Amino acid sequence: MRYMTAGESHGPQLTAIIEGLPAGLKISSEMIDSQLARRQQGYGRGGRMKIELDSAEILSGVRWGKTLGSPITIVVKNRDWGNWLEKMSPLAEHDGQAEAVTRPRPGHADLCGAMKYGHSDVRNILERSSARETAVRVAVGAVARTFLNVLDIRIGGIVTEVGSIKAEISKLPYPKQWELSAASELFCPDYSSTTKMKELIDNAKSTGDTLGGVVEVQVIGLPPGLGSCMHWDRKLDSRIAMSLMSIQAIKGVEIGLGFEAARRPGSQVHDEIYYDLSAVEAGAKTAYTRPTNHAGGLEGGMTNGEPLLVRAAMKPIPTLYKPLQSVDIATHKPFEASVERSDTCAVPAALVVAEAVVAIELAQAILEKFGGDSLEETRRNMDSYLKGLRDF
Ligand code: EPS
Repeated sequence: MRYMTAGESHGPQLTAIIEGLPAGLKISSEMIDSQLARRQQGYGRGGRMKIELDSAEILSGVRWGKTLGSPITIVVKNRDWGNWLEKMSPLAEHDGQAEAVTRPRPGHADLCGAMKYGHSDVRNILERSSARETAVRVAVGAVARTFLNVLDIRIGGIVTEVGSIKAEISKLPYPKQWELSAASELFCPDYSSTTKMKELIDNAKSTGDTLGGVVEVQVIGLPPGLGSCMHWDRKLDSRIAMSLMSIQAIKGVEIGLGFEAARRPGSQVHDEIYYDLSAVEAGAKTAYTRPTNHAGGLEGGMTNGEPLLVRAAMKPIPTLYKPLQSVDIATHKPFEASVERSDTCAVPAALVVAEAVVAIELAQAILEKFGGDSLEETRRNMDSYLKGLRDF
């Protein structure tokens, strides 16, 4: 399975084409819309989210509610487009109808993109590099998530940090954590931290600043053996890290203990192995059990049957009300950047995007291991592998 996205932030629409999903998977735009709506929530978003009420249109690859096995086209329209018809027009006759943006924002793709592509108008860079693109990636992720769901793989996540506020990490079962985080304006299951995070965001907003944070994606029900230890580009941890790092503003990724593993001796890092046949009787995919999950469900580039736990760190959004020093690329004179509209914090949205890209990687890993042109074939192949594992 592979996919591609296209579209500019203030263009008419975002488009994704997904290729390689088996036939027979039930897909609906409503189910995609519920994920798009999650991405638009979260305390700290700016005025744009009031304009954009995202919804997905499925234009190919699905007939009567089920995938055909052919490429799936999904479109998310930009409602803001009405304000940008000439300014973002593809027609040569509209050339010059918008003032060129010549003031690059520190921390954004603006300056290096303009240098690389030879643009004197930074808009030609910022439109595509904008995190608006994540809307359609969440749509692709919603399809991948549906595929995983029918194979009894569940994906969710929580916000663990906003700025300097760190939530108490809960020991509750993951679905309970997802339920609690859905009721928090910051998708954080620790409500006293949610309150402190909101205060911090209010303070940042009033001083024209922005805030980043950390999100954790959690996946349960994965079979052991997805990914590979044999080749660098087939290792699932490397692919998940790449996908997370591809999200706009993500600057760090941790798997399981992550950087903390480097600070501990091996005896406090590696998850001991036990064998317990009753676990299989209780529904586990293998009788090999672990009392701890410091590895975050991945060993040697492969899933080990434990929950997958990955974290991504988001830097603060570079578009600030508070002026930052920069240089005008037309005059080469310094200026202090100021903006009209921006988000103060988009960490909850980043969680939804992170879940989406992890779902996409896992769907790809499932299809690599089990193949299948129809959903039934994929399921049969997976069941046969799991049957073998129970006796291993
Ligand atoms: C973004 C800047 C803002 C965000 C946008 C991403 O848009 P604008 O400059 O039009 O106000 O609202 O995010 C979205 C539109 C979205 O759907 O997430 C940026 O520069 O990355």
